Amino acid sequence: PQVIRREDYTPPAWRVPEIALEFDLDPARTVVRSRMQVERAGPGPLKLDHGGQQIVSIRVDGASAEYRDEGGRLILDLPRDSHAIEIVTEISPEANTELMGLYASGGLLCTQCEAEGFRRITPFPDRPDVLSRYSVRMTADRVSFPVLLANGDRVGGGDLPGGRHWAEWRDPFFKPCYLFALVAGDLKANRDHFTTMSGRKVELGIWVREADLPKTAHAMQALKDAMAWDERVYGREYDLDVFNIVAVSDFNFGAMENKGLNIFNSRYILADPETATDADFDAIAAVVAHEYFHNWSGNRVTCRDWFQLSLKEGLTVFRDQQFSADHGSAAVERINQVRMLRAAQFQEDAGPLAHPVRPDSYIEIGNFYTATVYNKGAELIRMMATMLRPERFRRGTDLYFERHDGQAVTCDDFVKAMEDGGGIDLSQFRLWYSQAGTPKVKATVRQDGQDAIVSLEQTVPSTPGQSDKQPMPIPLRMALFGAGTGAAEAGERLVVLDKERADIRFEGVGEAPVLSINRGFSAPVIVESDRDAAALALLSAHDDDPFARYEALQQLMLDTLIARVEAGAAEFAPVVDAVRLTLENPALDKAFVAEAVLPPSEAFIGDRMATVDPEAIHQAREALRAELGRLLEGQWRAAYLGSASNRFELTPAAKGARRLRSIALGFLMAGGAEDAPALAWDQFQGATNMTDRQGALAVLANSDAAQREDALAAFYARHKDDALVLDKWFTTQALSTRADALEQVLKLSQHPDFTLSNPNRARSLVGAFSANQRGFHSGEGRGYRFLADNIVALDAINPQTAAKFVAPLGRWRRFGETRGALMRAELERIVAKPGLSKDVFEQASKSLI
Ligand code: B3K
Ligand code: ZN
Repeated sequence: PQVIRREDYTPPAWRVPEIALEFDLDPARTVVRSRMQVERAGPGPLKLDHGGQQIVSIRVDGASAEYRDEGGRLILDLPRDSHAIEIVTEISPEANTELMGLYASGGLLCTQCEAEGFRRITPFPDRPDVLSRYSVRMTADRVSFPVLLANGDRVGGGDLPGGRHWAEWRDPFFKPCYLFALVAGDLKANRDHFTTMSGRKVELGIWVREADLPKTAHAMQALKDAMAWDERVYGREYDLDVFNIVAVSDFNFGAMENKGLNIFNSRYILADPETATDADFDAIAAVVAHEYFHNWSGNRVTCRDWFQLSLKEGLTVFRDQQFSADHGSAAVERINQVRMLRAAQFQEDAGPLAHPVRPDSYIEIGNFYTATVYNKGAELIRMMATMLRPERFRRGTDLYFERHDGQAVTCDDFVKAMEDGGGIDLSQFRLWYSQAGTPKVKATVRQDGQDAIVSLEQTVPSTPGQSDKQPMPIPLRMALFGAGTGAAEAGERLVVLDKERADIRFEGVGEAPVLSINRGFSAPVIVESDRDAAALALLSAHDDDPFARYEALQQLMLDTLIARVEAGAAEFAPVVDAVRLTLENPALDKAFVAEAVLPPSEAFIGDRMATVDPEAIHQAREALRAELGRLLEGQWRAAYLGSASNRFELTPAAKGARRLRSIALGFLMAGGAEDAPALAWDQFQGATNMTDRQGALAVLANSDAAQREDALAAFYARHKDDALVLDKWFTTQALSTRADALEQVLKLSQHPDFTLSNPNRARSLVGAFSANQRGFHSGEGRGYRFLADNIVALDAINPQTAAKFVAPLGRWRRFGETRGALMRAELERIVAKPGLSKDVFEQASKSLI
């Protein structure tokens, strides 16, 4: 397959300022008529990307036209500088299992165009730097599709003979075709409105099946909060009179920011306490805000080409992270962001699929919607914001939006706006966009008379195609604490390490200092320090930066567990003491305590080891959990009882209490408390909300308790008709820490409710299981074979989602010779499959290198 390179970018030879689309909608056979006004911008023919659908006719200025097909592109040699093109094509939405372009989902017709789906609807220069004004006319059966939506404002509609009707929509803003959308279906709206900062009234609608209307309140509130927040924090006002959201059940990812018509995976819209966990509620608010924020960071200012994807995604993730921090516990938000970054992005950056935040080449762009582009991209924006501080950062973003409104630009244009607006030199910082790999920072501290000297040293690992790395500017927030008292010895400083090595002097430090570094996780790096258990325990008890405090206890647990796995024994006592102090500290809120006392995940422990032994890691971590459970039984009981659920509220305090309750329950179970299974069963039975019910279910599902089977059966019986809740039932079992997880998953894959054709369901079992380190690597390669079989099967219907499942096999180098060979063999089997998509081919073949 062809490799697309960033350096080959050339501007389009033709612009398409106007396009009028007509859809004669029908699930089996939809006729699409496109009328484009094209204008020459440079030398060369008009090139229209073509998704392979049937072409009925192509006319230029009213006459049938000559064209040639060059590898999926229609080439038209046009004599003048401006022409009218009319193309009629036919597509079949119900045969579209890839869920790209126009497709059918649960009786609806909907679209997904980003990145390159628009070409599957009609031939077009399907690239983000061609901006057009759209008008869309749809006709459809009035009974099956009473609601017809598209981007912008509805400008007309009416009945037609034969039981059909029509509607026309116009979007006044120029947009790239990846932001085009339409929806047709039997939908009902939760309607509301928002008055913008300049006093304009915007009609809001969240469109779902009638039965789901009661589950849309939370998303609506999040939308209004996001609109107000973007005005307050970034000065960004919404620009159309209508903002619609539609929820669909079959969707390849989370949601899509189409101009004025966001389309969502229903899991990021629908929620009520009975069916959604607190984490679901939070994710809904974050995704609704994310897609809304794209209206400025993505739609008004878009990407020049897909290599610049992080321009909109990194910035928008950063913005949604700020929004979540402002609407909940900022400390817990940051902990969760870092957990996610380490679980997904650090792993990616350390493996065969590592790539820069701004990639240099791809085979299939769908494979580059990655944790690196999104989450590391957000960390890059955060580092710039940290160095600039809020006021100058805001001047930078203001300049960016003003300078580039209506344009398709590059990551470099963003950095330039930060430099010009914020007054900072970011020349070296640009390396963060071009160099892949997670930097390592070694930090040591020594005393020098009355001063302390912190020595820093950075290394950037080599990654595929990039062996020679330059030092990066790494902004590190740091402080010192007295080793005896835990008192702050030197207030926080922001140090930018921009060379391989640097010594930082802190003057007038009284006692032997303990280093608190990368506070707030100010840079996406791995810090290695020589801090011993006593120093980490001290920080975990005294650091005034909540993230650093969390991090100190994590590091203490990590060091202890790695020593346990490597040397067979290690003292758990310092961890037990630190966890006890955390549990007993009345100044800490429950939400923070709940996260702080959780040992690092098995996968994270593995990431820090030369060779991963999943079973040994599991045993060590379980031993620690059992010890903590046993020795701190009184504290867990107190936490459990003190966090009893009363009225259901979504405040940070109430969510924190629910979280701590289920975590305490898990420790009581791990410690072997006799009544723990009964407590879990009572919590499961008596739960008045999904957070408590699912929390208890997970504890039981991970145990050998007699109530385990009953709980799983009861949960299934109660929720089997709610697809989103049934997904949780599959996931809870796929993530089970029991030795039989693989056997259970193999069985579940034969369950009548399991299907690969719904992406949420596929992810709930296959995707979740591949993240279960113990289970996936058990069974002498049968876990690998299961994953590979499903990748191949799914590739035949939905390559984009199939390709997302490949990465866990690509970690073969890290799991020792025997496992490594078995994993490789599965990758080879995948690559050898005839008719493989380029999506899966790219991921599997790169994973072999
Ligand atoms: N921009 C979309 C993602 C599209 C993914 C295409 N493979 C959602 C988002 O990031 O907001
Ligand atoms: Zn996005």
